[in-house]
Amino acid sequence: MIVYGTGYSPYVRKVLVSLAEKGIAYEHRPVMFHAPDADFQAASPLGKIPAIEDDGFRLADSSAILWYLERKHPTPALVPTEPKALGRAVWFDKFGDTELFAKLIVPFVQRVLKPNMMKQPTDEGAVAQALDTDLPPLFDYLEREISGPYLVGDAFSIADISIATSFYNLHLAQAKVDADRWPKLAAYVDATLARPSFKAALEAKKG
Ligand SMILES: N[C@@H](CCC(=O)N[C@@H](CS)C(=O)NCC(=O)O)C(=O)O
Repeated sequence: MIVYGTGYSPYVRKVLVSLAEKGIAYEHRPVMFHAPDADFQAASPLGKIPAIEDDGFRLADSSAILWYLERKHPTPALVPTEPKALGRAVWFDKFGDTELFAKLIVPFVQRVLKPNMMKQPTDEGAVAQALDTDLPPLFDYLEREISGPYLVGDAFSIADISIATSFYNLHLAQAKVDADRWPKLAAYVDATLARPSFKAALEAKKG
């Protein structure tokens, strides 16, 4: 299997973590989004990352890829089967990919992407808006939801992958969850990013 997309991307990381959890071998091609690479473009109709090619089968979108991997390699399961657990896992996957990603990525975009890759100045006002105003209600919500090592039931799942993934970009931007204010979330993020599958994905090629 070929995985397209730089290891900086939280969405690419979701796929790499899932592959590591399931012990599936892959080749990683760390392209940027919209890269002028014909094979990548064929796999990603919108030019977004991640995308995969598996024995001639092409697919884009991290959640679509996770579900494909789950059906093709069911063990260990990363999607719960019990109805309520399944509903919550899908919810956390969506919440992680949308609302949480949109705010967690701001410090990374401002402090890492803009100065280093886009040659633009950092807007610390946008960072402060994310850290001081936009993220606290989302962190409050997650703090209420965490009652053990996993967000859903008693096993690691797509919920944990999708919620934890963007926190690594926050760390790359020299920011962290305040453990005094959100102790359960801070511990949960650290423990999840320390899993072997996440550690391997965090070391993935960035470009
Ligand atoms: N829903 C998609 C989102 C993928 C996505 O937006 N990736 C970003 C990089 S982190 C991207 O390719 N952005 C380029 C664009 O939006 O045109 C997924 O889960 O894979």
